[in-house]
Amino acid sequence: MTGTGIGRLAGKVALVTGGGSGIGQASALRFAAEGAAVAVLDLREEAAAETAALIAKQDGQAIALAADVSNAAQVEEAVTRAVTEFGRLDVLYNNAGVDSRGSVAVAEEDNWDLSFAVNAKGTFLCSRAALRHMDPAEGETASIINQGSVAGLVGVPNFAAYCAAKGAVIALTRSMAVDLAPRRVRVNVICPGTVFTPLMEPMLRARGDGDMAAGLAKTLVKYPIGRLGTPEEIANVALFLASDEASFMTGAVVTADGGMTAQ
Ligand code: 1HS
Repeated sequence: MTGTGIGRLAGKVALVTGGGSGIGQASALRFAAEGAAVAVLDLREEAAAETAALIAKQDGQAIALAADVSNAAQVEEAVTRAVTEFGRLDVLYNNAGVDSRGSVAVAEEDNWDLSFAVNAKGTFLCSRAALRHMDPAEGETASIINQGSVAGLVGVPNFAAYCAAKGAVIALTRSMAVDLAPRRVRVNVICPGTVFTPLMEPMLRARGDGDMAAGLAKTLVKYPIGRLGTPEEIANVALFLASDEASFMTGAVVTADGGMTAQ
């Protein structure tokens, strides 16, 4: 998505984690095109900077932040920098994530721990830090969007830790929604189907025993719509949940999966 939108996030400040690639980059660009000032956070500073530069190129406002979302001190510093730069925080998209390897029978403990540290604990740490700065006025709402997955809703072969961690994100979303509604902070979770991004490449290749085409073929049969999603299609859902058009939505589990979980 490039060019200007219709101002659906005009005057808002958004922080997007994992904003250096894939769904996070597409969402950061889309939020900026709709008028938001965007803090692009990524583990890789150069990746965050690339997204911020793309936003600047479309005449948007952005800063790049480097942080490991599973590290509380780095998260606190990054969120503080974003609020210092832009003066407020209205939208947090907890998009940053890692995959996992193997079923419970073979998974490595450090891989399990990493999946929970980034996918689940990262969502907690970023939300806790952001909430210190989210103070919507009467009649307004702030929006936290968590990144779940179809893997949090159905079993995915050889992906045990990722399924469990994304299931935790879905449960955490409901808990946050209940706790934060009195503060006018809405919390929803997107459950994407497979989108061809750097995060998914290892899983797709492994599914094909090292052959990406075979892995894609095995995956596509799971999608009634007949294709994988695009980062922009998930960014569209995130934009809606970030915007006032979703003002009555909190605690919602929003699948965008080409019909994968409808079967
Ligand atoms: C993007 C999402 O988290 C992927 S989980 C894997 C789903 S599938 O490829 O087994 O349909």
